[in-house]
Amino acid sequence: MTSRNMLEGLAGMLASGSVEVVDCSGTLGPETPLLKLPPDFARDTPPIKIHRISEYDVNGPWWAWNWLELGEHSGTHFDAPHHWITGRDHADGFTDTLPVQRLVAPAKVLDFSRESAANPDFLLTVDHVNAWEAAHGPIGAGDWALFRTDWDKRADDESLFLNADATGPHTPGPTPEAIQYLIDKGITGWGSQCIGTDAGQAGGMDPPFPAHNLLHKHNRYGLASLANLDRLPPKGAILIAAPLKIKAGTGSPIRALALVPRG
Ligand code: 23J
Ligand code: MN
Repeated sequence: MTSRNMLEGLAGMLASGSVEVVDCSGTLGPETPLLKLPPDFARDTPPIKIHRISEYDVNGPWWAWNWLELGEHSGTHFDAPHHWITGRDHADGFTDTLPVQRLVAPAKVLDFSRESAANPDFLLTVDHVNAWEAAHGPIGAGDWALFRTDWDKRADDESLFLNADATGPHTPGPTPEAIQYLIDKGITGWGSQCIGTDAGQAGGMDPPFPAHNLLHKHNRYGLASLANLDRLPPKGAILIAAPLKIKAGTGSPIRALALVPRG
């Protein structure tokens, strides 16, 4: 089958619904949960604001439009390699220089929602990834590895989503070894349903924030605050996750879309 025939077939399946487009983004607005860094780092990402320019009024009688005030790393978003110091030397590691061919890729969904509900500090290990591969086949070069925790079900309540106490945030994430294992498999990137790609307690790991440190060192991408991974199969979906082409940007909110086979 030629690629032209394949795409014609895909267009028909999209039209009929036998390929469903699942929205893997949360809503971006003033209520969207935002990362809170520990107080030794003085500067947090600012509150999201949506400012009205006009809505069929004196400022624009026939049109409605807004302007936005928000950090790159807000809501469902993309981490580009330049976001972390270990990725600083990748010339193609900015939102406007990265190769878009890599952004449309098979989604492998690792469902650890049960474990994460039982233990918000759940850490995904190499053994967990190996168990997933024994059940579903190998995670391969070019895949998006998506960590399903169903954390998106908390996203309408920032305190539930961040789940912080005096000892910091308590949210699931990967061990350094699990991230390195996936990088060695050649993944395009790693996606989490929590506020960032790392576990809440990852600041105390070696290296600190291993998902950020290792992914970006190796020119791979991160996805954070993904939604609706419970509507994806373990494998067989294709994820499209593309940042805005911000000049020398380190990340961007995304509309993450999964193509999912039905029936
Ligand atoms: C800045 C500093 C630490 C972290 C982050 C940003 C993120 O999680 C992010 O949005 O990339 S952990
Ligand atoms: Mn980020």
